[in-house]
Amino acid sequence: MGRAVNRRIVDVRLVNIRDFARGARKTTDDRPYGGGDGMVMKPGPVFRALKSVDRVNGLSNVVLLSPQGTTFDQATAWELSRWDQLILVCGRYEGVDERIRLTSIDRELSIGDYILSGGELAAMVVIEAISRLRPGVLGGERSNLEDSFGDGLLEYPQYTRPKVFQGKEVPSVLLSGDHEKIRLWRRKESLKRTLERRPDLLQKARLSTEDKAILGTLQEDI
Ligand code: 4GX
Repeated sequence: MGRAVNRRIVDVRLVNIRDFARGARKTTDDRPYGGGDGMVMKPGPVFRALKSVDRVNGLSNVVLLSPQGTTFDQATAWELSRWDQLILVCGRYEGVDERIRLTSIDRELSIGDYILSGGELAAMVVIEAISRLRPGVLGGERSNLEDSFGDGLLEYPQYTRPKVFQGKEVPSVLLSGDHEKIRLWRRKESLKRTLERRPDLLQKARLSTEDKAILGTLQEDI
């Protein structure tokens, strides 16, 4: 992220909603109509904070981070990476007044089924996942598509030196120099891991005829 920002590929700006609060107390929250526990973010400060943001090309995608959103995944990251500007709204307390959702939010995203204290860390997760997909961020020769989820499968096991560590040897196929054998071994390990740990991913994965054949042998093994 730091490298991307230094190279002007990504620009992150922080807008503090509290700066748009009014009154001596600068309150951004208030008690919920209808009663109940917790506080709700007042619509005014959030609305004015959003109005203060210069929009690139006059349009932009305003995203609210919340547990009620659709789950952020790699496909969403790719989709959002096409936008030149994203405005990520981070709420605290029980959330924002519903009229902010209705007037100012284009989509609502959750980074997972757990409850944070605020949307800030969720926004940072989204920023990092998207930034690395922008052209030129990786800076290397390797394609982002090679990463986990590029084809919807989990990554194969990785090894580096030394050859033996804590009595455990690097699989001999990786030292064989036989690139076709190595490719097949890695593919099988990817499929095995996905089958064992995340069988749900196999539905959406892009599988070749070869993959399906390997999967068949793996399922026989069980
Ligand atoms: N993935 N939280 C947001 C306050 C809130 C609630 C409702 C707007 C609407 C979370 C997550 C998350 C906690 C951030 C509640 N704001 N955000 N906050 N999981 O748990 O994104």
